[in-house]
Amino acid sequence: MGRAFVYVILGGGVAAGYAAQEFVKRGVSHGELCIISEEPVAPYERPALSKGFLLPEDPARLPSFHCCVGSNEERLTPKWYKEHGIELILGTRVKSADVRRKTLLTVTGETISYKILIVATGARALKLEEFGVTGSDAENVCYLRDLADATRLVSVMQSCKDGNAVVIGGGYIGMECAASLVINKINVTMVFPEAHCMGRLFSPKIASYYEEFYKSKGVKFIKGTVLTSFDLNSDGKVTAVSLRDGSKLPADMVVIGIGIRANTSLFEGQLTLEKGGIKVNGKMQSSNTSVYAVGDVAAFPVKMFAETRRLEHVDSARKSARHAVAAIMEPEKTGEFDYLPFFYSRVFTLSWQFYGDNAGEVIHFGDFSGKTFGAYWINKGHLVGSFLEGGTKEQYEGIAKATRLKPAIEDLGELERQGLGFALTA
Ligand code: FAD
Ligand code: NAD
Ligand code: ISD
Repeated sequence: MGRAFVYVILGGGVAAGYAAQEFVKRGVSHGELCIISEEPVAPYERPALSKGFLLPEDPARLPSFHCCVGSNEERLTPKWYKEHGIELILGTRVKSADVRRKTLLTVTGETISYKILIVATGARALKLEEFGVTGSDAENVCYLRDLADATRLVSVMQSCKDGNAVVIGGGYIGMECAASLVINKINVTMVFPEAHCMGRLFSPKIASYYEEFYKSKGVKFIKGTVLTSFDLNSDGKVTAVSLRDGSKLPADMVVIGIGIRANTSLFEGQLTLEKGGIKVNGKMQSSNTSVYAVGDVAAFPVKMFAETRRLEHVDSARKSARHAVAAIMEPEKTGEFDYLPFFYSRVFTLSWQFYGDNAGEVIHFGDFSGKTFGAYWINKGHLVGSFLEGGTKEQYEGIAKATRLKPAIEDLGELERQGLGFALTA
């Protein structure tokens, strides 16, 4: 049994939703496009899962956060896909792909043929077992990647009001989940191996601002160590976690955010891979001309840094997806993807944005004891990255614009003195 489409999007996450919207804007015909997703729901804004979805009061629930509301655009409900003649094959995992024959085989035994394939398989959460620790399948241990994980996290969280949560990992999931747990009146201890939180992005000075803020909300930090084992009770629930430094923490629940791996396995040996993702050119086209890759799974040339990167952020998923569709439908009119990396987070009353690259020397500015502060990264004499906490829309636009210009910086002292003003007048 089988079906054939002109365009197939493999994966039904953020990139798939934005790609579908772009196909419709550019005039795809009914019956030409299909999305196949392992998830049982139409594409949604994944960032909501660690923020609005976890709120105790009036939490975000589907259908409110289907794509593309995260960009303040229309909300693509299942009805929208139907009205535009887009086939949504949900709750269906693709188990193998043959790029030579241009086919995908689903777990239900169906063969889906395509002329053009967009791979948007995203990533999976790394499991503790991959670091030699067993027991993370216990019912009160939570990972967070998709709607099912988030639904489970809410139910575990609701069953341990006033209890103790241990959050493993000091990255995005750790920071955003710790904040949500606190808002749900749970006592939180964060454990991570680095010297400070958000080690992949923050300078020690920026990190210490957030750590102090979290401490003021009651969060405890245990840094420079990792979890080594779980204590389980007779119901198979975790009751405590042991750390490499010899300490043991009581736990009513555990949340784990220790990074991700891009979902490339269907294409290993068939497409060129780089940086843990599917290598694509500036049109998001892989080593096979009929296969494009977008979002977390794509390693693409970031023009402004003359380097191939794989980014794990929603803005990149949205824009790379749109670019791939433009390149597919209007190849002559579509140039190379010229992307300015953009990351952000919102926790408690705080909100930050980052643009560019955090390479080179850091110059901090603003009031680190107040509401608005930031940093610039200077590499090889040019401003390459900008961070701002507590900015206004205009200020965020200002740092984005200045970072894209990559201005030459001759005097670091002068840059520090001008602070945010430098970006706003660049
Ligand atoms: P995904 O959105 O992960 O979608 C991949 C899809 O492919 C899924 O539906 C999956 O089920 C499907 N799939 C995979 N393999 C198969 C298969 N074999 N068969 C069928 N279907 C398959 N980024 C930010 O910039 N800001 C944020 O605030 C932010 N918050 C986040 C919060 C959470 C909880 C998470 C998990 C991520 C967050 N991110 C955030 C990252 C952002 O969500 C991702 O970068 C983005 O979702 C990537 O989009 P994608 O479409 O590439 O992958
Ligand atoms: P991450 O890469 O942000 O952080 C991983 C963290 O795991 C590290 O900071 C480190 O503290 C920790 N770690 C690594 N190995 C460990 C070990 N053996 N034991 C204990 N801790 C260990 O990844 P994440 O926080 O898991 O986030 C997953 C994905 O979700 C990322 O792609 C991220 O970009 C995305 N996400 C993004 C946002 C956002 O952009 N606001 C929010 C949530 C999730
Ligand atoms: O980009 C985002 C983000 O940070 C969210 O929480 O999209 C979601 C929401 O805006 C959708 O509800």
